Amino acid sequence: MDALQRARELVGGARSVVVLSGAGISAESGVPTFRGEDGLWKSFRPEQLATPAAFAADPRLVWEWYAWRRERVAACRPNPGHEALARFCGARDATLVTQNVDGLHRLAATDHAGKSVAEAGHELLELHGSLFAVRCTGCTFRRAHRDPVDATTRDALPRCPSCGGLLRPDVVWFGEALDAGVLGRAFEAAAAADLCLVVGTSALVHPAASVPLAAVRSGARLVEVNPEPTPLSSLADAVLRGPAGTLLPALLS
Ligand code: BJW
Ligand code: ZN
Repeated sequence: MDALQRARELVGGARSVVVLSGAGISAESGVPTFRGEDGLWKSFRPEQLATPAAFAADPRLVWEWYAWRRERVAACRPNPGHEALARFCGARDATLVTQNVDGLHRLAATDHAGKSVAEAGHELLELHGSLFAVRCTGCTFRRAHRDPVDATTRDALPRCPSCGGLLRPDVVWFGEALDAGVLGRAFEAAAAADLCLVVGTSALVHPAASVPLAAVRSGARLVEVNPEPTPLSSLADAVLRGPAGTLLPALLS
């Protein structure tokens, strides 16, 4: 039996599914990954851009990088991999946990059902926040924010309407805690799942990468979709080596 057939059987026999996705699922939409050959970390140093210390030291530089990424991602559309997952999760007892901040899973679910993710009965947990939201560095203010950001000078950076503090991207940087409620729901879904599908992640960043480990510890089968091996590959019951945009429609149809 080939790996696709084996994986299709595991999906077909599953009662409750937890999915963990990463940057690879959006690669075919034109969103750069982090650690690949053309990944963001090949040209930018994470400690200079994706940490609270980096923002404190040079908020203009950090905003310039995020403004560039927001513009690039805003032009991207969900691909057949996002769409297959949206259809699958809308029809099944499935929780979609993503590390991605690009909003493409949300867009695919909305496009698919013509209504909001929650109305579509689809639980989507964005572990690392959103490129298109901001929060205040001085108070609890946060909101969606899609307008272009002027990062040419520090004075032009967006400010909090409530306290005047600097606004920052509402994403989770290295060394920062993930939202406890969102992370708790991801681990609950992992504990309840009898199948875990991991797509397009190097599975190096924790606690996100611990979600499939928790599912396996609770007895779930594991299916991985990734062109490259990861630390999870040796635990998988089926490994599909190739692009998510082709393999997910074949797996989930
Ligand atoms: C395809 C494909 C195609 C290509 N189809 N596939 C335990 C052990 C070790 C370290 C730690 C640990 N616990 C915590 C840590 C520290 C740290 C960490 O994990 N470090 C490791 C790197 C060593 N974690 C943290 O700091 C986290 N916080 C934390 O633990 O807080 C503790 C705390 C508690 C209480 C108080 C205070 C603190 C936070 C981590 C935040 C990560 N943030 C980022 C940036 C988000 C914002 C932004 O985008 O700017 O999140 S880093 C970056 O990595 C981003 C991603 O979500 C994340 C994961 O990357 P991902 O998605 O896996 O992408 P890639 O590029 O790595 O992989 C792409 C994959 O796709 C590859 O495998 C390709 O082969 C594949 N692919 N094309 C399918 N077409
Ligand atoms: Zn504020």
